[in-house]
Amino acid sequence: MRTIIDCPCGKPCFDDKEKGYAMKRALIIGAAGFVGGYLIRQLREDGYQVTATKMPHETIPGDGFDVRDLDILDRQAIETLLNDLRPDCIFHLAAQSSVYLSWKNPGLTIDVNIKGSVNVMDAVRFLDYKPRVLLIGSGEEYGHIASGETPIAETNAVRPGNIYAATKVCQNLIGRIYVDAYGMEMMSVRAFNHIGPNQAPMFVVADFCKQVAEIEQGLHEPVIHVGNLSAKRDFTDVRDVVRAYSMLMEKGVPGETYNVGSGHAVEIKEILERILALSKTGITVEVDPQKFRPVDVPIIEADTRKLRECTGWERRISLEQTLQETLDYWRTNTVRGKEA
Ligand code: A2R
Repeated sequence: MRTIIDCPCGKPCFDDKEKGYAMKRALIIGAAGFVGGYLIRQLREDGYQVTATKMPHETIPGDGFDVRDLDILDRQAIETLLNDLRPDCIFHLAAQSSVYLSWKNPGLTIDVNIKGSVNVMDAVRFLDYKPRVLLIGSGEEYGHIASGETPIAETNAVRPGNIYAATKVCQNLIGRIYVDAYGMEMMSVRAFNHIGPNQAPMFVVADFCKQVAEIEQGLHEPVIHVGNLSAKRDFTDVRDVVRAYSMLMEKGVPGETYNVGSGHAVEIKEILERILALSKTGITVEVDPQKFRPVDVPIIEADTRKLRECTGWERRISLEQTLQETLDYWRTNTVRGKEA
C-alpha cells in the first residue's frame, strides 16, 4: 500500500517508489453538476492532477484538467476508465441528487444512486491496488430526527424520509460492507445542504435568489413563491464543503462516515428574509402548496465534531456572504442580466 508523505512539491503526495514523488491523480465521477466545478478547482489548488467525468450530454467548463464521459450504470466503462487512469483517489459525486425528482422518478434514483454506486465500488475492488475513495452521501439520510437528537452525530439512527435519502443510506451501508469485506480505502460523507453560485434553482436558496433577481429586472410581478418556510436546515457554502472533501480524502479513516455541514440549522423563513433584505425591491411572499414536499423533516443540523477532529476543517465562508454571492450570480445570469 502506498502512503501519503510530505513531498518536496510542498503538497502531501503518495510515496511511489517507481515513479518518484508523483503528483496525486484524482478522479471525480459526476463532475458536471453543482459541486463538481468547485471540487475540480479545490483539488487543482491542492496539487492534484484531475480527471473529471460527465454524462455524454453534459459539458464541464474550464481548463487544466482532463474530461471523460462516463455513465455509472455502465459497469464495464467504469472498469475500463479506472484501468486506464489508475487514480490515487476517487471522489464519487455522480447521483440523481434531487429529493423532488426522487419522488417523481424513484426507479431512476434507485438505479443511479444505488446500482451506479455499487458499480463504482465493485470496479474499484477488482483493481490490483487500493485507491482512496470518498462516497458522497447526505444529511437527508438521518431523516426523521427526534427531539434531543440535534445536532445530529454520525452514530445516530438513520430514518430516511424520502426516496433520495433512502438511496444514500443504502450507498453508505454497502460502502461499509465493501470496506469490511475487501479492505477498501473508502470513506463516506453525509453532506448537509450546500449552497452557492451556480446551483440549480430546484434547490431552495438558488430558487429564492433567482426569483428575486427576475423580479428586480422586471421579468415578472413582485411576488416570490415559496414552499414550507418552517423547516430548519444546515447550510454551508459549497466551497467550504469541497475543502472538507479534499481534507477527508487525505485524513479520513476507511469505513468511517463524516458529517459535512456548518453545525447550525437556520429556518428557511430566515433565509428568505435575509435574501429579501439584500434587495431594494418591495417583494410580497406567497406560499405555494405545490412547492411542499410529500414528507418534510422539520430540522436537520449537523454535529461536525468528527470532521473537525479528523481534519481540522472549519467553516470559512459566512451564510451572509454566500447569500450575497448567490443573489449576485442570479442578477448576472437571468435572461436580462445575460443580455446586459
Ligand atoms: O443528472 P445529470 O444529467 O445532471 O447528471 C448528474 C450526474 N449523473 C450521472 N453521472 C454518471 N452516471 C449517471 N448514471 C448519472 N446520473 C446523474 O451526476 C450530475 O452531473 C452529477 C451530480 O451533480 P448534481 O446533481 O449537480 O449534484 P451536486 O449538487 O453536484 O452533488 C454532488 C453529490 C451528489 O452525490 C449529491 O447527492 C450529494 O453530493 O449531495
